[in-house]
Amino acid sequence: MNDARKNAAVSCPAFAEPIHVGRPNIGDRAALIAQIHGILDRNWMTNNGPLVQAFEQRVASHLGVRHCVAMCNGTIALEIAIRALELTGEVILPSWTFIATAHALSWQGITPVFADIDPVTENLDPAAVRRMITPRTSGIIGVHVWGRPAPVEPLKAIADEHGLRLMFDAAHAFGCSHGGRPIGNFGSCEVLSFHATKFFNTFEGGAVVTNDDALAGKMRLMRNFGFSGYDNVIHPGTNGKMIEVCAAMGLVNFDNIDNVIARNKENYGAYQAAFATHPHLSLLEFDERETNNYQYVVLSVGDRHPVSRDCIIEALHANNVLARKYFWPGCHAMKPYRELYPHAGLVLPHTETVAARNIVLPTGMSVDPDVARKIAEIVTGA
Ligand code: T4K
Repeated sequence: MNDARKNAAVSCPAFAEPIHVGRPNIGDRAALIAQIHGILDRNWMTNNGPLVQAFEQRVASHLGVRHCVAMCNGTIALEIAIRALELTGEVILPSWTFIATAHALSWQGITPVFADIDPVTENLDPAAVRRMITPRTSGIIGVHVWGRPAPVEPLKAIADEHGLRLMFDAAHAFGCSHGGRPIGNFGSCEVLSFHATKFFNTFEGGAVVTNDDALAGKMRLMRNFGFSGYDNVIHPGTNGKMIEVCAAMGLVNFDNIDNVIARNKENYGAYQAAFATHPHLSLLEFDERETNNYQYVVLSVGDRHPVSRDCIIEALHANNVLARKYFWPGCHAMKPYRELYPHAGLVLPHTETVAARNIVLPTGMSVDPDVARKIAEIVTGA
């Protein structure tokens, strides 16, 4: 953006208030307040309370999965799933994910081994996963990046062939499907996030969903210090419990979930129309034969676009549109992991390319198609 334009935008931004990528979507306030009164009346705040149990049943039936074990957030849910699966040594995952996926491993003394992605799908490349297997590898964590399914079947074939455990980080993929089957049903288990910025939130929250009865039982123990009844600890554990207020928010937001997805889809359509004929700007697409939550609108800035990705971000920010560069620069390039990847350009070339080209644009209930069109105009006019 040239200086004159930048100064004009800063003194007179296109939007008076900041537009965030993922403002919380909030269902019926009166229903939430009524639920909170119920919590106060019962005087039961946490420890597998009635609302948490109802929320777990609602999630499980929504996904057609046998068990939902609700947790305090998605990161702890990842850690508990990783421990319950007894992963050790090295675990393969994409670098192209939110840092929590890598941290959940290293926090437990497991080395995260980053495999490259397919630059078109932005999901793990199974051939790259194969190349990273060593005698220390115990598992694979696939991530359904942007809600688009990871290569579930090829990853399962690799895991089976090498005797590895396979789980998925489905933090982006609540309400999405693969082959017509809801995400949540793949691998040994899948991990969800209900963070405030996700299209469906419980303030903070997460869950592990699984069809494995024994695994679910183990995770229920682990999230509650390993307690089995009063005074009886039968497993190592931590405090990973979801609280009643969070479950209340989840139950209320369930009744609003179709509205949020419909709005996300409308916003996505408005952005799509705005960039449809552009030679160097394109939106990441969703497979319309599947169910999608459309919670991430990801714009790719082509190599030959005359304005750089970072200059577009600058133009957006100057106009109060707080677009993000998720997940730039990639987990492998963040301080805790950088030294492990001195040759990232060779091992993770597609990750580096994608990290340099993406912009995540605002959506959700606080955006409407007119706002999306105005944001697209800032992008194309930058
Ligand atoms: N795996 C994957 C693949 C994930 O993407 C995530 C989380 C996890 C695991 C871990 O799940 P959790 O432990 O979080 O349940 C955000 C979120 O904090 C994070 O949950 C999410 N992924 C990640 C992709 O994005 P930040 O630090 O970039 O978000 P932040 O705090 O800047 O918020 C984003 C925007 O939303 C801001 O511009 C402001 C606005 N906002 C935020 C909050 C918290 C609001 O308007 N209201 C709010 O209450 O990480």
